[in-house]
Parts: sequence; C-alpha cells; structure tokens
Amino acid sequence: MSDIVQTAPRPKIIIATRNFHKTAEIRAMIGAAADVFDVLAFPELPEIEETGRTFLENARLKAIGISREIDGWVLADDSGLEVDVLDGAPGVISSSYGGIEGDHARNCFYLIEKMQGHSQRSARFCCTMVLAKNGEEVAHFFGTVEGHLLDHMSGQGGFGYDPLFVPEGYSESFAELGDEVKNQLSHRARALAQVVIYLRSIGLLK
Ligand code: ITT
Repeated sequence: MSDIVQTAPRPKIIIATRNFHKTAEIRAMIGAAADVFDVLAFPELPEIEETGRTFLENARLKAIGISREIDGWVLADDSGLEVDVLDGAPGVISSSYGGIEGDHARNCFYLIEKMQGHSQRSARFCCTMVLAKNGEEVAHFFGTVEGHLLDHMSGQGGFGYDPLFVPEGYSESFAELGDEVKNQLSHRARALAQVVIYLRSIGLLK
C-alpha cells in the first residue's frame, strides 16, 4: 500500500494593488504559507479611485472594492511617507507628490526640493492594511517605521522614497540596506506581521 500524504491546498490571498513592488515585498514576507497574487493578474477588475483622506479610508476603498468583485481573501495596503517639518506631507498623496502618479524618481526629486534648507529631517513610513472578504472589511492593521531623510538619493533597491529614507538605528537608506533588512523592519512588515497573526488565529495560515 502506498503512503499518500494529503496536504491542504495553500490559501490564496489577493493583494488589492497595482504596485508590483508592494506585492513582491508581501510575497517575500509571507513566504510559502500562502499563494499571493495582485490585481495585475486580473485585468478585468476595476481601478479603485483613492478618494479617502486617510490611509485607512483608502485601504478600505481598495480592499472592499476589489473584494466585491472577486471571491476569497483580499488584502489592501495604503501607505506613504509623513515628513514632520512638512506637516505630514506627502501622506496620502505620496504616490503622486511630484505631479505624476507612480513616478517615484520625480516624487523623490520634488521632496528633495521641498526639504532644502530644513535641518529637521524626521519622517516615517506608514502602512495601513485592510483585510476584506465578500465585500466587507474583516479587520485592519497599522505599521510605521521612524527615520530621517537624506538630502540626496542613495541606493538602488526598493521603490518609492526608499533612496531618501534612513530608518532609525541605521546609517544607510532603505534602498542601500536591501530587501532583506527592509522586510524585517518596514511599516509594511510591521502591519503584515499582525495580518499573519490574525490569519493564523482563524486557521487560514499555518
Ligand atoms: P496601489 O494603490 O495600487 O496599492 P500605490 O503605489 O499607488 O499602489 P499607495 O496609494 O498606497 O500605493 O501609495 C503608496 C506610495 O507611498 C508609493 O507609491 C510610494 O511613493 C510611497 N511608499 C509606500 N511604501 C513605500 C515603501 O516601502 N518604500 C518607499 N516608498 C513607499
């Protein structure tokens, strides 16, 4: 008699994002525990307008909007950079701060300009994640990482403002530190750690 070991299928999680950098980070952090896809794999899904005034409002719009259209677990990430001396800007408009949505280099140059002459350079990355199913929010989670801004871009890794942001306790930017370090201490890692605890508590993840 042969021994056939039946393994449970891996759970599937759809990330409500078109930013493949976010998906790659989330996939690397979740590892083999789940199959992680994003909405780029489903071109028929609608674009969700981010009209919220907070990360939580926008994450809700994305998670609930996509989960109305698709079966299964949907996770949205709304995130951005808050700079203290700029009263929290760019905040929820981080992805279009320089004038063109998703143009990360332009956003960085615009921020460098805005920060000229400021010696107070503290900032934080914020991430809000909303988990949804059947068109309804199931839970939400927050993560932040404190740091300061360089006056020039440094490093090739990561995305967005990573070449400008040095996390507290380090002397290199996220773009220089690389994915392994970033994925241990980032705002996204901190929010996702709570998502994983939650999904384990309901038995979806091992
Ligand atoms: P989706 O809405 O499709 O998820 P997006 O990139 O537009 O993709 P957001 O609206 O949440 O996502 O904006 C996030 C922006 O904040 C992102 O484009 C970067 O400018 C910045 N950002 C967020 N997380 C970051 C990170 O880990 N490193 C660098 N910049 C980050």
